[in-house]
Amino acid sequence: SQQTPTRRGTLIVVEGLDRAGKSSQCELLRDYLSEQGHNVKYIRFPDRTTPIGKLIDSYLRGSANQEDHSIHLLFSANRWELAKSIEQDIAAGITLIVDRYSYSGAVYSAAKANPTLSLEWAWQPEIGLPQPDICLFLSISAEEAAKRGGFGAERYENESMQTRVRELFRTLFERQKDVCVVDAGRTLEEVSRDIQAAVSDCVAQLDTVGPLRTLG
Ligand code: Z5A
Ligand code: MG
Repeated sequence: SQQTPTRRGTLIVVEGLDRAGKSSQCELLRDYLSEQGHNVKYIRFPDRTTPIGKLIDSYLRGSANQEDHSIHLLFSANRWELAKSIEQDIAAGITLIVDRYSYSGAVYSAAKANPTLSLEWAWQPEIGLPQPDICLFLSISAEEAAKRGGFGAERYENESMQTRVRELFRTLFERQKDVCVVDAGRTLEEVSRDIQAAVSDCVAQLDTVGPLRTLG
């Protein structure tokens, strides 16, 4: 008897500013898609569990310093070390929800205003990684984000950095085009309803999209 080929999974990326609710929404989306009968996995970048991820973790916590370009390439390497397993999961029919990805990678590094670390430079090591089928950008004003608590203790969690990050996300997504902007300054339920609708449309169109693409 012939086996029916497995329908590939969908690669879903959730991006956004600090406290936009990415992790909360990723969990809600995982539960929603599971209830719909999908085989779902939720992963996040940085993946702090790998040897590279441990270096990133100590950098973010401030217990270690790294040169700007060097830490940038480590964040990228942290995605490359998981690229194969992402491709395998998608081919096996697993729907992957990814909390932050290459977009955060390029934007946070470029926000440092290091003269030799432009957004263009920062994007280069991302080229060739699996391309999301849908990228949801959770957009939130600085005022709304502030209502969700003060800045944390990690590096980058300060006003000037966040302001530059906000501007660079806008610049990057004007160029990237296929991003789904979600107003994240509303209730958990309102935001998740929009995300579910966008993801359902994307999953329904998957057959016309073809195989997983790569970032260019
Ligand atoms: N970084 C980088 O530089 N390069 C890279 O390549 C990558 C990342 C991948 C750590 O990331 C840092 O790494 C980050 C970017 C940099 N630096 N900064 N800043 P992270 O993903 O580990 O950061 P995080 O601390 O987990 O995420 P977050 O952005 O701060 O939060 P979030 O996931 O978007 O939000 P949340 O945890 O779901 O919610 C935040 C709070 O708001 C929480 O109390 C919720 O209960 C509340 N919340 C959520 N939604 C709502 C709504 N709708 N209403 C009211 N309250 C809400
Ligand atoms: Mg988070």
